[in-house]
Amino acid sequence: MASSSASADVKPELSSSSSSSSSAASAAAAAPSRPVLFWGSGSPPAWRVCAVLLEKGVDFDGRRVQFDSGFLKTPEFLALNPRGLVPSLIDGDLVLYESLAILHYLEDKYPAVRLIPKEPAAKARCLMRMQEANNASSAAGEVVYYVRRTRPESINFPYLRCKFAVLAEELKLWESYLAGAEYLAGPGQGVSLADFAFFPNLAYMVRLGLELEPNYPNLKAYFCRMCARKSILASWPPHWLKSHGLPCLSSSILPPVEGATREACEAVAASAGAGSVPPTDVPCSRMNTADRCPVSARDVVAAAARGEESPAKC
Ligand SMILES: N[C@@H](CCC(=O)N[C@@H](CS)C(=O)NCC(=O)O)C(=O)O
Repeated sequence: MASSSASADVKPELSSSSSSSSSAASAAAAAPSRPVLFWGSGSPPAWRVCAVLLEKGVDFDGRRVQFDSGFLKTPEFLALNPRGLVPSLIDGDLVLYESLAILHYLEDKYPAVRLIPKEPAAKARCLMRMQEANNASSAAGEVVYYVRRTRPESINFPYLRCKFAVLAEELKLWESYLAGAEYLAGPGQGVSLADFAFFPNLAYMVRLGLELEPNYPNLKAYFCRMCARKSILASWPPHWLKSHGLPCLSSSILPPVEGATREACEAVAASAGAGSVPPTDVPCSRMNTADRCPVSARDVVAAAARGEESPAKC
């Protein structure tokens, strides 16, 4: 498993890992002087940690795990993290898992770049939003897993509509949190751990077809604001830059009339399959679903790697 360093200014070669089972053990045994992060492409919790490490300019050793390799369930890895999940962070003798706990650890260990506000009310809001971020991923997951796991002809559209409605309620909350505020710790506050906890969930939803326009203008502006951060761009899940996600969260998968026919369900399945052809270049607009921005994601990431300002103005 190759390793690499990363800083806030460059795109890390976080690609590593042929995931040999001895790697986890050796990572621990070597008690490395810089933290080792096991992560997986497309995992929002792992993205939280990658992004915060980059935001804080921490030199770390990122090891990408392929989810289908079985590596996370090897005895060696389970000895480190009995849950067998990413993210897992090894820092000397300390092994940590659970992304939010890792974010707190990083905040204490690397205080030079502060990501929890000092002022008590803003701090409390930041901590509150961090925890709430998991509600957003649960509400999205309810839709995504139902669509993915149900045969198209068996999809119960009234039931699916309910799940969409719950997700919409959840998103309305986040929309309201951003009223008059650029970031989630509240008006006048800068970026904080709350943003790094929430944004990967939002980006996951957008990748899966969530339309931020016209219903969520604050979230849309926030999405673009966060997209312009080098730490976010540099840690963007690599495989998301190469392929579309299945558009499970696009409201277009709901037929206009309830009680869908079999043909309508098959059309839904076919449209979900539209994401299976990887494009050579993913326009930013496909990440945003806004169809406004002509800049490609590849350009955005390349600019970040050169230390330039993001060309994405979408
Ligand atoms: N609550 C955990 C969730 C971690 C988690 O679910 N990780 C997933 C990826 S998103 C994973 O490692 N899945 C691998 C597997 O289930 O084998 C956290 O916040 O870190």
